[in-house]
Amino acid sequence: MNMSIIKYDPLKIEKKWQGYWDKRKLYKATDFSKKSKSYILLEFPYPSGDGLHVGHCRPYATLDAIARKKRMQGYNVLFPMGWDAFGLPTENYAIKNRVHPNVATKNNIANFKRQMKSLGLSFNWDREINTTDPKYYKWTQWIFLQLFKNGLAYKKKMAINWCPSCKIGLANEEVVDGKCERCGAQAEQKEKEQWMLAITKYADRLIKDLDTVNYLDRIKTQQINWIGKSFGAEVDFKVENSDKKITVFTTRVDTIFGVTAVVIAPENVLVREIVSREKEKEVQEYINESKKKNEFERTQLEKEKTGVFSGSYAINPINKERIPIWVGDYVVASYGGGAVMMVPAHDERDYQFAKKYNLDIKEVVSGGDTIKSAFCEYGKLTNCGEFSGLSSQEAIEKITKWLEENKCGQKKVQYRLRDWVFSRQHYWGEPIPIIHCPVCGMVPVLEKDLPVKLPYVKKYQPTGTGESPLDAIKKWVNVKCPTCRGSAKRETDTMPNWAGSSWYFIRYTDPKNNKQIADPKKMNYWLPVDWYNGGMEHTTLHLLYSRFWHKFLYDIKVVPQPEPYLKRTSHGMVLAQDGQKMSKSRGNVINPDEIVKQYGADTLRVYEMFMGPFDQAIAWDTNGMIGVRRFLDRLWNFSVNCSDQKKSSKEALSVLNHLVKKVTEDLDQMKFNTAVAAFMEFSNFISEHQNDIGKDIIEKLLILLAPFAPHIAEELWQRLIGKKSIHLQPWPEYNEKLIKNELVTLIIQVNSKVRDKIEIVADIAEEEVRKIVLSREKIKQLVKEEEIKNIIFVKGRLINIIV
Ligand code: ANZ
Ligand code: ZN
Repeated sequence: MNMSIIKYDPLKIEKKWQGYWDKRKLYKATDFSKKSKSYILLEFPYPSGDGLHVGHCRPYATLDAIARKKRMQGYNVLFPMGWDAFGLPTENYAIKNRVHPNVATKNNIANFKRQMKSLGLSFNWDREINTTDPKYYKWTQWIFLQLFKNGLAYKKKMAINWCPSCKIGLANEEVVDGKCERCGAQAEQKEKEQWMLAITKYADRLIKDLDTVNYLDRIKTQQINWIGKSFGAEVDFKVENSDKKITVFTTRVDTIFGVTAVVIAPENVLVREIVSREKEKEVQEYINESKKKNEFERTQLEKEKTGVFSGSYAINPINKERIPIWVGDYVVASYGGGAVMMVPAHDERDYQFAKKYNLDIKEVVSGGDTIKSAFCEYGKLTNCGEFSGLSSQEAIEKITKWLEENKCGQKKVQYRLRDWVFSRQHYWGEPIPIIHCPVCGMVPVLEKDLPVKLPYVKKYQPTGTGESPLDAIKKWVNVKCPTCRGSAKRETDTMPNWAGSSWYFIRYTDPKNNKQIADPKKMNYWLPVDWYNGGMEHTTLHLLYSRFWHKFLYDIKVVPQPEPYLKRTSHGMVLAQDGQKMSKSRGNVINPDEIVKQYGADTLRVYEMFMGPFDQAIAWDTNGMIGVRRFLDRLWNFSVNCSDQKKSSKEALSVLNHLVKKVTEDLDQMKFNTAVAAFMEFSNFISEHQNDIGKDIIEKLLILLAPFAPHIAEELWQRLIGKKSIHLQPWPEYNEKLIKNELVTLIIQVNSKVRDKIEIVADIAEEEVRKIVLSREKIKQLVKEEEIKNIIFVKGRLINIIV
């Protein structure tokens, strides 16, 4: 049979090998294996009705290559996958298409799984989890109960962001530029009792412990800024003719002599207590108006600041000055004390406010011109009584001390981070396992009664009143109180879609455990996650939430370490060919199914790695992908034609040695694109040196390629070698010594013109090369040493002497 007529046909081989690997459980992660463990984690997807798109495939293909290489290097690799399936999109889809969310979820998962399998990803499917499975959410509810019992889950009436279109409350993070993240409607404010999780209690540790993990710098920075630790002081302003006081938070207590008003947020409960009778109506109208705006609109520097005088006055504790109290919605109710001391001379927003309402502007820090704008920098204090002449830094310290001594203020650390609004008035989420008893109050469901299962119902549309659809299911809602056995009612709010993903990586260590969230021995073996890759958009939400839960679970001695992930990286997006974001509405989405059918999964995988630097957004390019397919075709052809007899040349072995080093190092550093480029270069080398290439080189080449293009590598391996699967072969080593002693041809230029060539050891240092080159006769004639202006040296390639 003439081998050369066998063509590369991915459709014929890919399914076959996927079945083969599955059957032999090639990628099984073994609990307690003696090998070193490596836990590699990808964010599990939300199984939407649209299926995967090629953007998903980028982190999948790349981290799959990492996991495969680690296995070949002898690690016991955990590389699991599952489904983050609760949440609004499925509920909305179910309502629109009149299918139950349960059914929609099942179908979507089946489709996602089929697609993932078609890519030949080496997931541990025997550890698959699904956050909507009662056996899973039993433990999500269990964690909630522990939070509740430890005082970290509480109910609070608060103004929440409200989407008038989805008819649900939104967490701050779900409001983007003042709009509902899901449907784009303008978010409003609404008062509602909400379940809250006290993530702020962990704010400091969430910052500090970043020192102990290896996250990309931009990820650390985003988390630190999001938590937003500010150092400052709290100051009490007594309300005149009243026993009330207004507490403000300031980072610039050095400006306290320049305060010309106190401004309080419209939602602050104090407003009602201090407003004068004459001003009541006006203030109420103002409050109603500001309800229509969201926090973003209120606090943006460019937006006009508005307010209304309350009719009352406060006393500045430091100089006993009488200053007006205003109500203004540029002050945020939930930050600091929900009030500010207004210093128009030194704060930009205060300046705008004062200008608009003709309030005094009093300069107390010199260094700028406060007639035209606020001077916001540090400077020297003036008009500040005994504190005049101090620098801002000194004054902050001394004035804070004065306030503390006079019991009207204190040092204060303030965080921007808020507690996490943890309830949703929706059907498709984990029921919150609390029972409301008229006698006993809020009673946790007994742990033996978990899970509190979602009732199977026909109607799961939002009620529109703001209450959960569960509220209407009386059979489910009415229960006996676990404590007094009297009539009581279930909590009808459900958890947000961030709940199940806050601990799923723990469950993979022991996914079927019915007695505990996971066996402590297994957690001890597998945790923490060694490498976690996910989207940048999850940095301040999921990544922070899961770190918080993990720390809590550590505190109650459930998990073995305080940090869940040792390393965190983030991939860039895949944009459409036109450079826009891929979206259904633009019609520019590329479906991986079509690519797999037409070009093969290996082509898609290698292209996703080749398209550009991993952390950058890259536009899809069909031509680039076709180029990758051609490369695989070429590789196929010379491999199937490779003869047993030929002996590899020394040169070819040395080039291969280079490739091993390059691919190994590039994979470790996530430089997938340059690794693929090195393969392509090598394939060019093969074409030009056919007689130098023996079977031993092809064999190594296939092993190197296996993590990138697992199907074609296996097929060729079985044709040529035919022993155990290629994916069970050890990862090739390279010989560092060979690389060091290798000779290269160095080009010698003078003023960028090639003048000479020389064979030298590749690894030689610049100093040495310089000496050797300048002592060569040819060069000596052209260059006088004292005339040299500059020398450009490219290791292993060239030296250019500029005179
Ligand atoms: C007086 C002052 C004078 C301020 C000055 C600044 C400059 P960060 O860094 O974000 O913590 N502030 C305090 N509470 C607020 C609230 N609830 N809503 C809106 N603004 C509030 O900023 C702290 C500063 O933000 C505080 O310091 C306060 O203004 C304002 F020359 O107090 B400052
Ligand atoms: Zn009771």
